[in-house]
Amino acid sequence: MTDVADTLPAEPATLDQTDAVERTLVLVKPDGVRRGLSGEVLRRIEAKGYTLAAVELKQATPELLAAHYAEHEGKPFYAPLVDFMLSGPTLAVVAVGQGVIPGFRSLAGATNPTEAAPGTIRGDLGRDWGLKVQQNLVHGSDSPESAAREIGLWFPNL
Ligand code: DAT
Ligand code: MG
Repeated sequence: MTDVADTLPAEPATLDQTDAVERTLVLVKPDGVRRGLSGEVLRRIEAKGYTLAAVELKQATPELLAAHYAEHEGKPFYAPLVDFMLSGPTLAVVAVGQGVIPGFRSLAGATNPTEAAPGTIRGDLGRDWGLKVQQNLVHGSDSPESAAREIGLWFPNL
């Protein structure tokens, strides 16, 4: 008789090695948290099949935002962007899965919510409010280098 242990895979499917390699930082920005859309964003990430590795509601600080948005310093929307990001708590999320960096950017949609396609988070749930900075509900890392840097900033213990 075959021992049942011999028929089991060496590793459970949930410990798939390829899924462990790509991680992205997602933020539900203060507008999304205020509007009660944190759960909807998490739902879309999970419905797509990505895994949540960390989820934490945080109040950003000027120091954290200066580091996070360093690439935008000097742009006309920089100060309004930092003020907006300080205006309430942000839900910081690390999502995991093959292709999750471009995959979440695709779920988020275009930066300008007016142009973001229906079906995307910004296209379905966001709009232009006529402010100096676009309040577009979510952030997603745009490259493996940005993801590593941003995860280190928002989750220094991860
Ligand atoms: P994304 O968040 O799509 O990566 P980004 O990194 O270029 O976009 O800009 C960061 C945020 O700044 C963006 O989510 C909304 C705001 N923003 C960008 N460009 C803007 C603009 N031209 N006018 C107003 N707000 C802008
Ligand atoms: Mg960006």
